[in-house]
Amino acid sequence: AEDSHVVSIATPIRKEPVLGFSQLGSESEWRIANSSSIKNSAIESDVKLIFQNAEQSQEKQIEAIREFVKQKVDVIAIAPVVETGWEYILKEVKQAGIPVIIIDRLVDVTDPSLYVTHIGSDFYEEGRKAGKYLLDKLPKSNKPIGIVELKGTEGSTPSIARGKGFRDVISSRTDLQFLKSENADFTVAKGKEVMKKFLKETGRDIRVLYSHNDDMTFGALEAIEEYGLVPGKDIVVITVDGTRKALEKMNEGKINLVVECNPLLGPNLIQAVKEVVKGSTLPKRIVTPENVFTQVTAAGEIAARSY
Ligand code: GYE
Repeated sequence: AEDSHVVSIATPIRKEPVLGFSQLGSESEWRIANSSSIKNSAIESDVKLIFQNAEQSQEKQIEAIREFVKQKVDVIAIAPVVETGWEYILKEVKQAGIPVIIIDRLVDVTDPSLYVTHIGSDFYEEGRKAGKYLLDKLPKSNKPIGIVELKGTEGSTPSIARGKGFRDVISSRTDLQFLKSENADFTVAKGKEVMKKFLKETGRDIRVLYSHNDDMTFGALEAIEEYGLVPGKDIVVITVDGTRKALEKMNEGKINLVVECNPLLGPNLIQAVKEVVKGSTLPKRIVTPENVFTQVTAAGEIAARSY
């Protein structure tokens, strides 16, 4: 062509930053919303995302992280399935000079320089909100009020902290007594199975269900109804997350309180990745603002819910 002899003066090619993200699984509606928020935010930006789903296995997460190091990604983000056992792999990543962002759940490490920032909810506060509601909802009685608890994944931050926050608030009320408390892995199937067992073992003594996420709650609602009790009336139902389906169940009167936990962390994560690549300093903790919903406020929220 006519211009073929013209050598253009190259403008420096800016490489798009590559983010390797190890997602812990796809156990719940919250997680699905979390994954799509991150994928969509990456698509809308110039960050190239490599997404790996570890299906609840810490080993798989560690494998994925090692692979990201080999691929020389610019930033690694991890939503860790449990809190412990990360020190070693995070040291490897640090040695490779790749910055790490922890998202959603937390890692328990003694050296805080192993990650740049933690983006996610205040799970302890969520537990406290659940407890405060219960104190108001059921006035002090001279007969024991039986509580059952469906905990999430054993050793995971939301399960540990939601349990602790709740206990710290209700502990002053000696009439509020735990009948049963078990892990049900944040899934519908496990929630139903464990609630069924609770009902079989303690039946009509159960006055309160505190469930660490909506999916376990959905399973538990089925178990309660099949047992012949009315959720929301015979049993006060408190759940965490605030998916559309939970708000709908609340609108039907089957759930009494939803403590919101926001899964839409994509925009925050992508922003943080850009900052890290630029070399800016980030706060060690980025907390997502959250709400609670009661039966009075549920209806208004349903339409606005994207997940
Ligand atoms: O509440 C639950 C999910 O880590 C905050 O994990 C997340 C929790 C969420 O399975 O639904």
